[in-house]
Amino acid sequence: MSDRTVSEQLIQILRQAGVTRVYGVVGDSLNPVVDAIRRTDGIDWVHVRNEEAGAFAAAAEAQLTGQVAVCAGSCGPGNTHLIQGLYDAQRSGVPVLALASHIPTAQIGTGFFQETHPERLFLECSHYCELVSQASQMPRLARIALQHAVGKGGVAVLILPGDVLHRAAIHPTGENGLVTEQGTVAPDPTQVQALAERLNAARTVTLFCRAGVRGAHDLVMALAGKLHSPVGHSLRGKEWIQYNNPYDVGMSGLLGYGACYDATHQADLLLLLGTDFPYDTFLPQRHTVQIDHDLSRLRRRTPLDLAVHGDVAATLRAVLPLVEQKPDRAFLDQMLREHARALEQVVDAYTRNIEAHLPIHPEYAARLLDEAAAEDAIFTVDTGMCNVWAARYLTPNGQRRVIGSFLHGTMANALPHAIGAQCAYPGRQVISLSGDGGLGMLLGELLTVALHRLPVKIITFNNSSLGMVKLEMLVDGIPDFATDHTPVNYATIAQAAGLHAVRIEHPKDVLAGFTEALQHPGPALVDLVTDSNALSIPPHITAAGVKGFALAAGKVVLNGGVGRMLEMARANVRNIPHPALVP
Ligand SMILES: Cc1ncc(C[n+]2csc(CCOP(=O)(O)OP(=O)(O)O)c2C)c(N)n1
Repeated sequence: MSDRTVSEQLIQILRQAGVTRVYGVVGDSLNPVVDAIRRTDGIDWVHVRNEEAGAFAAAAEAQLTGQVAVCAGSCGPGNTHLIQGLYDAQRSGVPVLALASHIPTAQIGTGFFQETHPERLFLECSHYCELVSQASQMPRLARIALQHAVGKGGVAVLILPGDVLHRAAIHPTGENGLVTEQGTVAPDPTQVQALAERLNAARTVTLFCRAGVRGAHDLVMALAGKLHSPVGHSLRGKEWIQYNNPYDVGMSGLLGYGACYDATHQADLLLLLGTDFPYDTFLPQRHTVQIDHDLSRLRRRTPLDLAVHGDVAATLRAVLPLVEQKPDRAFLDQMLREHARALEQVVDAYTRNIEAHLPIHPEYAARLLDEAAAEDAIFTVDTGMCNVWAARYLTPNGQRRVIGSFLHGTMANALPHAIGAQCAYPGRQVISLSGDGGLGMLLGELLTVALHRLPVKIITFNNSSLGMVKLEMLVDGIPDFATDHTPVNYATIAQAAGLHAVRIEHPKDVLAGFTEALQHPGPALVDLVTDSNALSIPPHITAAGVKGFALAAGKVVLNGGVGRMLEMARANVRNIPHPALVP
């Protein structure tokens, strides 16, 4: 196709950037874009039911592949629907380009039908948001927008009035592709030297990891081996660091478990690796060193003894030769044993009488799901109690991926994230852990899954309740109100939408139901009727201790089981090379 119009030019630029699909809903001003996609090989239009889902799908695709992904919305309401998913992408720092079509240029500022001001609308959820008001701005602005999404890690928005999209292209499209190879931030040698001195001087060091350790697993293990360091993580670090980790002491934060909190607080020195962990009350606020490739994150959450600006892998590679092998591993062994003990204590949470417990205990189901899922499954996780089940029960192994709205924290992310994940990886098992509240919020996306025959597996933890909020209210000491819904049979709805569906009401049917759904070749939904009162709350949690899920304050964590984490902890204790200490 020759690039005769601005919209054709835009689509060619997307192709050059490696984009193979655009998620969205067609409409008026956007029609020239959709028409150009229809006539271009190698790029597809993925019709979703709500632009919000299109933005979530793009966010998931970008998060999983690391490549820029694209969504689109028509002028006015099509734009405003995009917002939630774009916030999610922006907060997660993943490259998404939004094509926000706009009212005719001659009408801007007149209060025209469907008029909004996209430059203002998307301001807070984008790194780049520019109006293409003339054909001569293309293809340059398309390239700049893509480069911003990739370069800054987040959202770029092109505002595209329908009349401009229709206009004849003025400049040649050219062949320049996107620059995607990111350089690494090499730390300054004096900082590396200072880091080595701190690490060598401290008697005990704990490492705390988040998503910035991606790709640095072996280096973190090598450092932990030299320092005899316990290694803790946050939810976003879990998938990158918890597997094959003989130093694992679990997770910190409200959903945390094990000895992570104590290991981070009792060490002489805490080394933060690639983490912008927002819950500062879970950090000791002293004796801390931070390594991050993003200068703006240093000291944001805690005072520091030393800040090192550098990519985690590059910094560890540079510092490792300067780090002396510590002789004493007593602190590590103490923390590994404490970790295993802590997990032994909570493991009872769902094991008592569980085969007969009605409604089904969600923790029991989560553990079975972890066992039934593929070794390279991609899990997408709804905000709400599903976050807890993912944190406690999904066992990372270096191949599996677990994504969620872990920073923006919006509901209803899991199903549309799964749509993007499955489009990007058609051959992999994609499992959406959905709350019934989350599923209900973007229920129409069942139709998207059915339309495109995406073999997504939707496991709905159907507790007829906004369970996480119910818990918050309980913690706050106020009666729960407006949290419970009338029971809904989501299996029937899914069937009507064209999905294979299984409803599970009894614990004895859970494993067979999961297996049936996971083996089904097409889209499938499991409607799992679960207990809304699943978690036991430690008695010392009060309104003052926790104010809402996102405002966790202090050393309080939710009680509950921990699934296969216990087996990992037991194995790590067994492997302590001091026969006298093995329990
Ligand atoms: C869009 C949006 N609205 C409201 C909230 C507040 N909120 C957080 S979790 C939650 C309940 C989620 O309920 P459900 O999906 O049924 O999952 P459950 O916690 O019951 O497992 C609510 C209302 C939010 N995070 N996002």
